[in-house]
Amino acid sequence: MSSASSITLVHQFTDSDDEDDETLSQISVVQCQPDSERLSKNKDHVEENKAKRSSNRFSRFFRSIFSKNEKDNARQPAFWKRLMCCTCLDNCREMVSKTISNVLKGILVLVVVASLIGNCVLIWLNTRRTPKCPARQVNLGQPVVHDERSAVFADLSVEEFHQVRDYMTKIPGMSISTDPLSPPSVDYLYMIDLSLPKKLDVLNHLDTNGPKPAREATAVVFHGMNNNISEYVVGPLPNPTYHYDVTMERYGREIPLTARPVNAGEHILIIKFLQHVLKPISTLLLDSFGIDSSANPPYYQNMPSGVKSGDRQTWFSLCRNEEGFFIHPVGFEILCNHRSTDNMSWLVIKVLYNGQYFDSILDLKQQYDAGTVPKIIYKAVPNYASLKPRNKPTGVGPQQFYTQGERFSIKNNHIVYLDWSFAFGLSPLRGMRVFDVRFRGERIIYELSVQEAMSVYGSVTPNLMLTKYLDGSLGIGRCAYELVRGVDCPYSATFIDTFHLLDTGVPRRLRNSICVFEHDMGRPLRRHFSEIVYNSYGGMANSALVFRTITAIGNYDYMWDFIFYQSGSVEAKVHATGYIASSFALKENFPFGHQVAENVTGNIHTHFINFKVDVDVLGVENVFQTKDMEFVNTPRYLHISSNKTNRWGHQRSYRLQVFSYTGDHLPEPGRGEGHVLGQVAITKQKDSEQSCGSLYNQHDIWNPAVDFSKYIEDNESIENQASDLVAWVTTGFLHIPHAEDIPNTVTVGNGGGVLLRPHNYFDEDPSIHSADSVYLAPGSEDSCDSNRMACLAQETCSPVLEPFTYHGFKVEARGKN
Ligand SMILES: [Cu+2]
Repeated sequence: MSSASSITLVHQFTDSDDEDDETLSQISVVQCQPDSERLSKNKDHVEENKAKRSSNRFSRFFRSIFSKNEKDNARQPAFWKRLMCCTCLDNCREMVSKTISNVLKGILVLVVVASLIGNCVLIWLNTRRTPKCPARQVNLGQPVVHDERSAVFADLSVEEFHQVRDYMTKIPGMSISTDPLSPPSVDYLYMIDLSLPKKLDVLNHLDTNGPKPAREATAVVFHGMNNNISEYVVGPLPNPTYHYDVTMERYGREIPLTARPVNAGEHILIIKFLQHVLKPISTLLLDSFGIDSSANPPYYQNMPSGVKSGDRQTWFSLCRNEEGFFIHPVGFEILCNHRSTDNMSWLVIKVLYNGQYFDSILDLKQQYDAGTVPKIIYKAVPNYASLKPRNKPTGVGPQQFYTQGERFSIKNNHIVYLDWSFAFGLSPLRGMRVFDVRFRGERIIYELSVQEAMSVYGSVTPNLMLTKYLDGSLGIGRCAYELVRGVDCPYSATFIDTFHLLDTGVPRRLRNSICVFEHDMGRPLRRHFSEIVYNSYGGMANSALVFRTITAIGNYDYMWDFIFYQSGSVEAKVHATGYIASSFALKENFPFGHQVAENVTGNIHTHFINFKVDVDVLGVENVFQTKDMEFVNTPRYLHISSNKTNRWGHQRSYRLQVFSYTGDHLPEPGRGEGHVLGQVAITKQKDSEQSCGSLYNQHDIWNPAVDFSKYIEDNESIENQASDLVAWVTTGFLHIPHAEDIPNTVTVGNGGGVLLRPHNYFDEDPSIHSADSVYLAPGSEDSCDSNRMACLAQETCSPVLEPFTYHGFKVEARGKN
């Protein structure tokens, strides 16, 4: 056999697709075997060459590491050549094993080196990374002192709700239901709320270390059996032993059952009633509006329910069952009498279809079927009311965070912020309120609270024509649903839970319903640059504390802010957003509003908001004063003044400055005009005049349980006579809806408020003492001594953000039913 055949044979076992390997195989066989042994070992060659092919693959792999091209093969290290020249398989395997071991060692060394380098880079990066900001560290520059006595203003706790609820349901001789779905015919525990203690008792406790006033609650019971409503004071908490009926004491008369708000149980019955009476016209509703009457279509209802005291008959306006149904009205309204506590006695009084009235559903059906009524033909349109984003998010707007920790502290229901301190609460009916508001330890305000939000509508359609919403009767505070971090409040705000028991049977938790944050208001509180004669700059950022809640009452959302400024001012602000109330776009409706969407009229209405401001300037002995230019009928400077003077001999006072777009009020003759100036009415403080509204005003607006006009009718002398004074402020705006109210009204331009600002209260602007003050002079531009901004770049930290969570769609009840 010639060596050539051998070469050919071996060639069969080489990788035909790898020239280089072929060469290696041929060389190794030719060079490593004597000719005499070749033929007898042909079969062995096959096995050997399999192993060699395998080893050649290793060598190819190694070469790929150490050689980049074929030419490099010529310069291979000696041990590679030895590998190729080995004549013994064992030797080859040993060589391969050693080689693998060496290479693995090499790789290990490389990994260790890379790891060391990586760690060094990370350490270097970490030393340069911005430290995390102290998110929850309170940094007031002084010890924080909370006043435990603020507990007298605290809302009822979950335990206290249960104590009162248990007490009420066990009163001998009374059978009170706590089930929110109770029918109107039973005695139902509608609400439990804190009974605020008398002001003098509280002041005695706060100012002279007098005893803590008894902690009491008010329980409201709808007596379906007796056709009236009673309010009971229950106390003392935590272990109630007494209750007494305070209805006469508070309202001077019995409250009729018809004055109650429509509760959950009555709503369920109304839905069933409508479902029943609408059945005969299900085809009409489907053909005209695309409404499936068996699927409980949403509706509006007018308030008050009727036109005179004792009425309980309501126009229900159907809407299409879509997101944002408030702006999906259809041309169908139905007037129902639901006065009886027996829902089987309820009646349909009137029906409106396409602007035409009918005496009954049957009447409408007959005329519709006969073709004597102009028909509305339903046409589906895309849901313009949806709030789903029309575009994908592309980024996040600027965020504020605390670079040196929060500068406010919250403990229980008490907040301390720089020079300010106050207690807070959330009334389920009235809404947000603060008490015992102090600046540098001096009380300025005893109570600042939301009282009422009233909307009066104009329309040719009966529902909105008769609508005068009094949200305080529906419950402003109980609609303080969860705030959304980063939208409703700044992302880094502090959130507080509240609880209520109002038509819920058991306490309901409103998670994150209040938020507190300090915020740069976006323009300096003050500043001056001096160029003439003396060069200097003095300024101060307007960083203020905001205490906020947002209440979604049906279609509208009101944003409530109490803002505490470093200049000693407090501001109460409200902004409206959400869906407008609307009606079907009949041409007769255009004098009452613009068309804002397909078949939709946005009806004209007011937003009247009432705040109560119980100002105590250096005690309760205050006088009401006004200032303006001569010949001005309504003075613009309204003051609550003390009888003490500042350094310059002027009465220390606080001024009420109202921001309102409601228009001027026309005082009614004989109704205490002297106490009503512009949007402010001043009365003497009385514990019996706790609020300007009541739970029962909405549905008995003609004979209101609380008649605010009587607060000012008494014509008590308040001018230049020291008394404990309360200011009742009305603010808000007239709303003529326009196309841009679709889908939602925006907060910009839709609000009002009242500012309480010091007026000769201090000897100078107190903010000059703020540590936030900045001062620059020639030569000291870079100094941090009077300018913290100069150091900020070196002190920057990155924010510690809490994860985003939202639980607002869960109803969180506490306790058993
Ligand atoms: Cu509005």
